[in-house]
Amino acid sequence: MTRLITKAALLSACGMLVAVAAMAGVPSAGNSTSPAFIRVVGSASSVPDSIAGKFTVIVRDLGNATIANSFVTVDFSGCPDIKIGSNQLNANYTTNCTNRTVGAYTNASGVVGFTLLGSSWTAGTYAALSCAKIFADGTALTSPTVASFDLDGAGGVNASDLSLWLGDNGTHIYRGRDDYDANALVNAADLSLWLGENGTHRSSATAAVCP
Ligand SMILES: [Ca+2]
Ligand SMILES: [Ca+2]
Repeated sequence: MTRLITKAALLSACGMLVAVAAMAGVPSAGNSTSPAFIRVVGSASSVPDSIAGKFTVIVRDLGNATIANSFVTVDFSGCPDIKIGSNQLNANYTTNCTNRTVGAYTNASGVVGFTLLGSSWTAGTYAALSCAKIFADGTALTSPTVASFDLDGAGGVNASDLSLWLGDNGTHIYRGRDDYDANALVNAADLSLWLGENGTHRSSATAAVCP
């Protein structure tokens, strides 16, 4: 009996190993590292504002091995109040204005970094939490909330954005675009971050955006 159980356990373990082997190279949302909040940013002298905007995705498979050359896509099609830059100022990125996505490949360590140019605008409809999606080779990893310091999509980060932020805050309705510290709340801490960002002038130019 014991022997039978051992044999059954062994067969079962072999089956699992075969299953894991079959899933090697297929991205796993559970094992990958992908942000829950991101910020689209502007640039200064054609240098994207990576200090405010950079985030990293690490793609791993079911066996927790990193996946090189995995194509990671950030999809903004569910964010009506966010526009993405038509020129991301990065030769490694593929921008698809029709689908409202930006993609890039992971390196040999399964890592890809993004600093995405974009802005918000007076859309009439505003996203709350989790409007974007990050995919690796078509597998959904996370659905990040998207913030933007540039709220009117003009003139970089400037005083008119401050006015819009205050207006948003006054509605008492959560809009992800105003949430810079990524805590699912919009409050004075976010205002403080906006003021700090404005002071850096690193997003002093608004990117030309996809229609
Ligand atoms: Ca602005
Ligand atoms: Ca916040």
